[in-house]
Amino acid sequence: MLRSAGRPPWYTPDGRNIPAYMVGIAGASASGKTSVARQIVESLNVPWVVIVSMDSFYRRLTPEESKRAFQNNHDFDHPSSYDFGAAVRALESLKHGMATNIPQYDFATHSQSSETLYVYGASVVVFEGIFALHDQRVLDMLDVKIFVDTDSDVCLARRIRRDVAERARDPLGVLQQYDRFVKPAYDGFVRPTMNNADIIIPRGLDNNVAIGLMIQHIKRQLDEHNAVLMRPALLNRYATAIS
Ligand code: UZR
Ligand code: MG
Repeated sequence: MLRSAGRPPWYTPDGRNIPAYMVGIAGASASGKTSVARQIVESLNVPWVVIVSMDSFYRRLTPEESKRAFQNNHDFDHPSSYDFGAAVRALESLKHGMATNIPQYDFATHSQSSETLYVYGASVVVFEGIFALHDQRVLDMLDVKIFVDTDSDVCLARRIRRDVAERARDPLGVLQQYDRFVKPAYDGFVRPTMNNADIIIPRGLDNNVAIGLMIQHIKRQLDEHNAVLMRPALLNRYATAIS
């Protein structure tokens, strides 16, 4: 999650809200979604961009579920593990330039940490996660929908390395979880959402050409979005209205 620099909510002089531009990125676990999201943010080089991860919307576990999670025996890859309602509320607030507290997930404890991230007035929101293209209410808010399609052997190798290094796991536990939950959920729930995508990126972050084209597309769309919404005449009138 990147910190938004924050900007005041922008309204047209007649009180209409200027919505944020919303990008969704889905794909298999460890396919490179987070890296593609960061790459977009870096290349766009515009202020007030925020990355929101689906990790922030894992449901709170019951004590029984939490015990199973520590034994690598809880299904985090099923849609029911997420609170889509909370995700929709947070994205709606961000879309409309309102302040939002985004929960921060701690993979070591399998729970949302006590600290949240206060985000205020992002102009571009990148929403990433295995189910970023799953819920119709989210799909309706997105301006561009991306699916990162990386081979599953590459994802698994990356996942073992990442989870051992960054998420306090042991390799055998990761493999067990992969066979039991990650792979079936990918085939059953995640891969079908590829049909909802506007752009599919084969080979993830290694695919410079596809990422370059996608960023060009987003830049062009953003320019159009901004040209319509932030016409100088509009901003001058706004400046007069608040002075
Ligand atoms: P990405 N996950 C955990 O391993 N532990 C948790 O406490 C919460 C989530 C895993 C989850 C999923 N599943 O595959 C992955 N398992 O995080 C999604 N098993 O994260 O998209 O960054 O790979
Ligand atoms: Mg990730």
